[in-house]
Amino acid sequence: MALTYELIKECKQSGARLGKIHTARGVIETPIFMPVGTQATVKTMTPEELKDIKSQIILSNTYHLYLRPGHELVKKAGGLHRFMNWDKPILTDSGGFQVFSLGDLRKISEEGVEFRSHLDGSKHFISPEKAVEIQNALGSDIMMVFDECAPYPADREYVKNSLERTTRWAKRCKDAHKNIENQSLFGIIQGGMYGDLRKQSAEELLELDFPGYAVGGLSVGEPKPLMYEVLEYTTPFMPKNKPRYLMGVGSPDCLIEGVIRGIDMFDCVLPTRIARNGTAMTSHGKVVIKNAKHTEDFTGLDPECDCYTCKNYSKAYLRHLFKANEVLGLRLMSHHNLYFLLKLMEEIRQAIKEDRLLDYRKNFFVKYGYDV
Ligand code: PRF
Ligand code: ZN
Repeated sequence: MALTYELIKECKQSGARLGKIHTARGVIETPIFMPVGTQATVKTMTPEELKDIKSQIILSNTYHLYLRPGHELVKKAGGLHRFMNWDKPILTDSGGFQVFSLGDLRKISEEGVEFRSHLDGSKHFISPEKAVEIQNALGSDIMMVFDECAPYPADREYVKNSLERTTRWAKRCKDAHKNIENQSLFGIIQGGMYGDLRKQSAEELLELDFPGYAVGGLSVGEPKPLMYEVLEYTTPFMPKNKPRYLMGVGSPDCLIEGVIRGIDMFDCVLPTRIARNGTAMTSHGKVVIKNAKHTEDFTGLDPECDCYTCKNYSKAYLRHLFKANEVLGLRLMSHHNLYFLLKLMEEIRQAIKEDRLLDYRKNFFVKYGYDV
């Protein structure tokens, strides 16, 4: 079954969208945050734990799985879902962003990108066709086109050429994608910080009629107000009857601001990455667990959180685990941060339902008191 998007309602106060994405592996309620499982695992979390905290869909990466263990091996295992024991939807990123992030290790041409593995220095080539072949082998529910994400800052000429190449590559991905019944291929809008180029990219990609669209090329070092401005300009060009995905964005403030500007899906390594270096997102702002002030603090991380970590462990204990380099600390902290973001999205959905998302944003920031 091909994926479909059902728009349930728009918040009367903010215009934010409440919806459902229907997939063969179940329904995804949107707006949604997707935990990131780069290497076929959301770091430290078992699939059962991910389900306990109500993850509806996770993201994984073409680039990493292609290099290790190899997409052919994953295919032999019965596909990525079987391989990692996750039966809900999976979205795979195309590898475009990851290979472009390699800096000196890559060479771009019209045909594709030549790069050296960050693991062993071996040479590889990913073209749009190859990115589709890999994602077909992985068997993800949502695949992404192979795109070029322009750096920030970048001049207009560079960004224009790069977005036009992204359109040509998107067309090649579409032509190469044979499994359209079971896997949905999303387009990625580029265009950097230039309003007219975002419009051009959106218009070109809309002609190719993808079942969903992402906004790429944001959160690449630009100031947040600029990201919000570009987003505000871009989403009106996106179809109303298809999912809209903002790639690589996942701080609480950006999630709320993104939803208000019409986004349905987000992913980011932020919650799990900062968890592993000892930072928790809480309803009262961030908690740096190694801080000495928590030494004898026997209260939980977040008094308003009812996750497994907060119900059972104190800050003093978590601090001890981190100081002693115990792996349980990484797990408990990752569990909490993911729970926190998934709960935030649930509250956002409820606020849209009740036409009060702007009020929700105001209260959230008064309490949260900072923006990470
Ligand atoms: N393209 C792809 N993946 C991405 C991005 C992009 O532009 C971003 C930008 N923030 C994150 N992940 N393919
Ligand atoms: Zn918690």
